[in-house]
This record gives sequence, structure tokens and C-alpha cells, in this order.
Amino acid sequence: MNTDSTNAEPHSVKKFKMLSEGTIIALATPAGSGAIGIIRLSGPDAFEKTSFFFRSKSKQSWNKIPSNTIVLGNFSLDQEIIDEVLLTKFKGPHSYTGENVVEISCHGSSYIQQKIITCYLDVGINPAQAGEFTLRAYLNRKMDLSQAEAVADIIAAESASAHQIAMQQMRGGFSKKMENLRQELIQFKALIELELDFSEEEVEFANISQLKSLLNLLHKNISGLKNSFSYGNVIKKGVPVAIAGKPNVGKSSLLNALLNEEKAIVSDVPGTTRDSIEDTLVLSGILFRFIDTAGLRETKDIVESIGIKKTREKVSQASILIYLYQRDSDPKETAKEIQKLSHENLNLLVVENKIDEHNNNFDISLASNIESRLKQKIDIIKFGISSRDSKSLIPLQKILVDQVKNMKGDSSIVINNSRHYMALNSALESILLIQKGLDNNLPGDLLSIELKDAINHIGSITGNIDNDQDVLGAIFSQFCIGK
Ligand SMILES: Nc1nc2c(ncn2[C@@H]2O[C@H](COP(=O)(O)OP(=O)(O)O)[C@@H](O)[C@H]2O)c(=O)[nH]1
Ligand SMILES: [Mg+2]
Repeated sequence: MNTDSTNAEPHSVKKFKMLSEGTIIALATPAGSGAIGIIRLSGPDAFEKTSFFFRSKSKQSWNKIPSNTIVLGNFSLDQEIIDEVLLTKFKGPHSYTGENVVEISCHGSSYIQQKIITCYLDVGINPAQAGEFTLRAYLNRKMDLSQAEAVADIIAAESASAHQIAMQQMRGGFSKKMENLRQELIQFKALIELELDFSEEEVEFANISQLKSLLNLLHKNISGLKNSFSYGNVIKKGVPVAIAGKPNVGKSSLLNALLNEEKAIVSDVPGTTRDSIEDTLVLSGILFRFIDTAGLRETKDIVESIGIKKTREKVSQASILIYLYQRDSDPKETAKEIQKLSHENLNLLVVENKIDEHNNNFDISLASNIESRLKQKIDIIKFGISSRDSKSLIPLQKILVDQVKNMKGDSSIVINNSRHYMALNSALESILLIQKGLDNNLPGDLLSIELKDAINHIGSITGNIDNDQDVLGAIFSQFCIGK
């Protein structure tokens, strides 16, 4: 019988290890000057090489300094003191990478940082590649692949919600869920194979209806996770909100008012905005990406028509569309335009702008008139604002935040990584094939092949398979140096 072992070291991890050997060094804080800079070393020679340069103020000898402690001392080369530094010693395996690690907090001058790094390079320490510290943490099993990827997301998080998703992933909630799914599939596969071994004796180890319900559960779990991707992805990159409408309805004015800066040119000349203009803004911990677009109208102007084509493209990629109109807009034409822009998964806010010109009254009958002319039933929110009055935008901002919260769905774990999405997608395809196979009494050996695929797809998320070096390279090269 063939079961997948969880603990065997993946073959290509060994290959990758060879690429990440020796002792490495890098600046862990951003390059340039700052109050302090932190230089990090990891590897077998980190301690010995540091003893060449460091003298503690208390004259404590290097070997006597216990692990996980910070010591004050001088970092010198040939009697010349380069800086007074704080040094932290972490003895492997109790360190970020699992190896011996030294962190040197020096004054944040580029000169000092470079000088210290050069001292180490001159005694044979290697400069770290992008992501190499975290790669070592993964290779030394301090974290799995999806947790390592979450480290990059945590550093890149620009909003509370993106931070929350990355944090949850790094702490392993997602990995645990994946591992549980994988274990269930492994058991399932074992049962089917056991049955194959005994096929002559007509024994049934795998209770088909039980297997079917397990598959249904897996299908549901994986679909839920897969569906959380669109939410996870927009949270990570910023929820794309397109602002569209006829020329001169105040789209650029709205963008500026939301961002509280003069980002886009506002003028009463129709067709001023020809290219789309984007900027981000955090509202209630959610990163939004607002996109001002060229006004929609028939035009012979070549540049403007390229802009209009781009508007449609931007709207097609948006999660939320703010469609602006004003009191004298033609309801029929407005409805037609909304209809044309609407697509699946688009939250539509149809907003009357410039209500300041009408005593701040929103014309509900005009809004209903527009809605009644929509041929398909489209869920829209009707609303009135004035781009000239930032207070009138507060309810609009609240609706935007609520709409994003509604996108989350009921999966408590959210995925935001396209590699994970692809893996789940492939796993789901395999599961569908198995479900079909069971219905058509497909032989066990064929089912078992599909199962192996599904197990590998899920395992690839946490790194529980023969990782190929290209995959690891692609993941870790996206990190910054020093991480
Ligand atoms: N009274 C009033 N005028 C506005 C408002 N929003 C925009 N405008 C004016 O409408 C004109 C067109 O605005 P603009 O933002 O360039 O429209 P766009 O073509 O849709 O980007 C400008 O003269 C703006 O000052 C508003 O809420 N109230
Ligand atoms: Mg404009």
C-alpha cells in the first residue's frame, strides 16, 4: 500500500539547500540613513566571525554571552572602532532561520552599515540573496511555504485588513486547514488502495457513500477557500473602485474630494480626463484603489476614444463602480450606459452628483426612473452627493466599506495568493474528476491517480511535496534582501 509520508524531506529541498549554504549577511532595515540600522547574519560561521570584530563593554568573552541576549559593545577593525553597537545572539535552532544568527544594531549611517558588512564579506561571509533568510527558515522547517509567503505579505501590507489576512496565514491557521484537507485525502487514497490490494477477494474497505460525503465536504471546503480569493486579492492590492459617467458629471472632482488632494484635473470642458488616474486611500482599515476615468460619450477624437475604451476596461476589472449622473441626465441614456458597464461581481453605486445645486436634495424619483429602465434586474444603490461638500461623502464612504465587508463571504480563512488559488483550483478539478469517477464506477487505480494529484496540489501550498527549485526560486526571489 502506498501512503504519502509527511516527514520525508522533499528531494529538491536538498538541491535548494546547496544553493543556500554557508553564512550570509544583509542589511535588514531599509538602505540609506536612519536612526538605527540592523545587519543580520545567519549560518555556521556567524558567531566565530563576529568574535573577530566585537568586544563587549563588560569585557565578557564572546563564547560566554548566552543565547537570546543583547550586549552592548564596540565593533572594530584593526583597533579602529567603527561603531558602538548592540548585538543580539541567537543560537540555532532557536532563531528565525533555525541557524546561528547574529543581529547587529548600529547607528543608521550608510557608511557604518556598509563598513560593517564589508568587514564580514572580507572574511568570507556571503551577501544574502533576496528572501534567503526566510528560505532558510523554510528549509529548516521553522515555517511552511505558505507561512513563509505570508512574511512577504506582512511586510507589504498597507492596510489593517491586508495585515490581518497575512498575519492569520503566518500564524498557520491556513496551513492547518490545508494539512487537514490533505490528510483526509491521504486516508481516502489509502482506503481505495487497500481495496485494490484485496480486489480478488471482493472486500470493500472503502464505504462508497462515506467516501462520497467526504468528497462533498472537501469540495465545499476547497470551493469556499477558492471563492475567498477575490476578496483576499482585492484586500491585498486595494479594492478597485472605478468612477464612471458622462463627461462633466464631476468624476475627477469626486476622486479629488475622496483623496483630499488635487490629483486629477477638474474643468468644465467636457472630455478633460483622457487617461485613467488612480490613487489609493485607506478607509476603515481597507485599502481602496480609486480610478477616475475618461467620460463616456461618442467622440471622433482619437485620444479621447482610446481613453473611453480604457474606461470600459477599468470598469470590467473593478469590484465596485460609482456611476455618476446629475439632475439633467437623461434617465434612458443613463440606464443604457449602466447596463453596458455592469458585469457579474460588480457592486454598483449609482450616484447623483452636484446635489448642492438643488438644496442638497437627492432626486429619488429620477433615481427610480433610471432603475426602472434597467432591462435586467441589477442590484444598485442609489445615492446623492456633492463633490464640493466632503461631508456628503461620508455616507458614500460607509457604503463602500460595507460592500467590501459583504464580499468576504463566510469562509473564516481568506486566501490572497495566486499560487494558492491555482493549486486549489487544480485540486478542485481533480476532486470533480474523482466524484464523476465514483458515479461511473471508475476502477480504483484510476481514482487513486487523481487522488494523488489532488493531494499534491494541496501539498504544494504548504510545501509538502517534491518542491521544484523553480517554484521555490520564484517565491523567495520576490522578497527583499535581508528578509
Ligand atoms: N456644483 C457642483 N459642481 C461640481 C460638482 N462636482 C463637479 N463640479 C463641477 O463640474 C465640472 C466638471 O467636473 P469634473 O470633475 O472635471 O468632471 P468630469 O469630467 O466628470 O471629471 C467642473 O466645473 C466642476 O467644478 C459638484 O458636486 N457640485
Ligand atoms: Mg474628469
